[in-house]
Amino acid sequence: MPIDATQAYDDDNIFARILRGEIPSRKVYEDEHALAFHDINPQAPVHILVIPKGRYVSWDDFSAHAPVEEIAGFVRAVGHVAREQGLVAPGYRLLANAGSDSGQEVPHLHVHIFGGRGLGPMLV
Ligand code: D5M
Repeated sequence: MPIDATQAYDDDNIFARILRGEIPSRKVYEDEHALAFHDINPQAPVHILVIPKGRYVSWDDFSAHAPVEEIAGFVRAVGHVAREQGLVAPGYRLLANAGSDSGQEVPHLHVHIFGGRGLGPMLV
């Protein structure tokens, strides 16, 4: 079920549990602001999720409420992961679903990094 982006943060969501180390993930990067790991259901040869360490339901929640240091740290981390994966020259796509119409499933902000092949035109 897609989430309601206005809902309160749920500490039992799957990405909160990954952050606490309660369930495993295929980690590719971690720093004080962000954790990055392979998507369990990859849609491209490279499909990585980057999540902030803070408790933010969605992009809307994060952009409105996170301290600027956390926002800057998170943005830096997304770029770092893309570079580390060798995606800068071939190119890549970032995507963040936010709320019900987008189909966001996990109620902890996550940015998808897609790459490793020609991704075609954006459909929406
Ligand atoms: O994307 C949610 C994404 O989260 C979707 O691509 C699957 C992925 N997912 C779900 N559970 C896991 C675990 N346990 N590890 C890694 N990836 C996972 P959305 O934008 O919310 O539709």
